[in-house]
Parts: sequence; structure tokens; C-alpha cells
Amino acid sequence: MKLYYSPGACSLASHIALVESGEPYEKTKVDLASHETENGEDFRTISPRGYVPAIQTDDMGLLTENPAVLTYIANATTKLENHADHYKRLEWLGFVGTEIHGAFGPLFGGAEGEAKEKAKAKVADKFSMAETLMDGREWLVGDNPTVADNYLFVTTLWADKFGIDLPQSLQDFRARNLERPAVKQAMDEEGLS
Ligand SMILES: N[C@@H](CCC(=O)N[C@@H](CS)C(=O)NCC(=O)O)C(=O)O
Repeated sequence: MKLYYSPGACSLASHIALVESGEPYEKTKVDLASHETENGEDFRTISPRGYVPAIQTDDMGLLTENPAVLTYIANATTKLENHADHYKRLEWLGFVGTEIHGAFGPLFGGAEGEAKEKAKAKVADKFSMAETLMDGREWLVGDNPTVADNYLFVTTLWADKFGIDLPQSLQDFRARNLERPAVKQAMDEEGLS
């Protein structure tokens, strides 16, 4: 598999999953402002969406969109045994993607002043909901981290970037993730440590 990524972007969640899978992978960095890959290609000729993550797969070509990419990588190695867990993971991928990541949209888009404060408050509200939904559990689904945890973890890194206070349980969640060898390796490889 080949991952198209940008350091610290949501593609870090897929990168962590690839490391954890133990499968061989390649990666190509994309400059999100210029849409140029590190090999000098126009990324939009590879993926018309122009955003990361995208993975080049052996069996079905290019795959995009976080929930699909993350589920594909997860299923390449360890399928969730429990039927309910599969849907719970999907539920979290939807929540993190559309509610939390989505709420960051104006901030990544350069919102200033009142719009920025409003967006920050909305993100904080979504993190608070995540805390409620986790209900004191260490991981989102079952007893071990899944790709949904990877995705939520990446958004907790963004909170600092924009000066958004995280609830204590999510600060603990972030600290737990930072101890995972796959997280350390992926962050090292992206030059984030
Ligand atoms: N709907 C997409 C959103 C992905 C996304 O927002 N990627 C960001 C990085 S976290 C990006 O590449 N932004 C640059 C752009 O949109 O041009 C998904 O779920 O994969």
C-alpha cells in the first residue's frame, strides 16, 4: 500500500494504522497548499479530491475518505471479531470525521475574530461530547485502540494548535496514545517528534 499524507494532518491516523498493521507500505508527502507531491507530481492528477489521506491499494486502486481508508487498513490485518464493535467503530469514525474534524474546518480555513472564537467553542463542545460518549473508557471500542482512536487522537493534537482546552479525560487519552509504539513511529516518520 502507498499512503499519500501530510505531516500532522488527518492522514496521520492512517499512517499509525499502517505501522500497526505490520504490512509493508510506502508513503508520499503532499504539500496541501500547492497540491504538489514530494516527487513533483500534481496530486490532483492522482486524486481529484486533492486532499489526504489517499491510499493506493493493490486490489482496488486509489481509495480516499478517512472512514474508508481507515477501515480498509484495519481490515487488511485484523478484522473486528464482534459484529457490534464493527458498527461502533463506524459510528465513531462518523462522529470524529463529521462532528469533530468538521468543526475544525473554519480554523484550518483561516477564520479570524468572532468566527474563530465561534469555531473554537464548537470544537470544544464536540470534544466535550466525545468525553461523554467515552463514559470513562480508555478506548473508543472494546479494550484496545482501533483506527477510530487513531483519528480522535490526531484531532486532540490539533486542539493545542488552536488553543482549545481539552477535557481532562481526553488529555489522558492523548497521553495514552502518545505511548503507543505505532504512534511514536508514525509521528517520527512525519517529523513530528
Ligand atoms: N472528507 C475527507 C477530508 C480530508 C481532509 O480534510 N484532509 C485535509 C487534511 S486533514 C486536507 O487534505 N486538506 C487539504 C485540502 O482540502 O485541500 C476525508 O474524510 O478523508
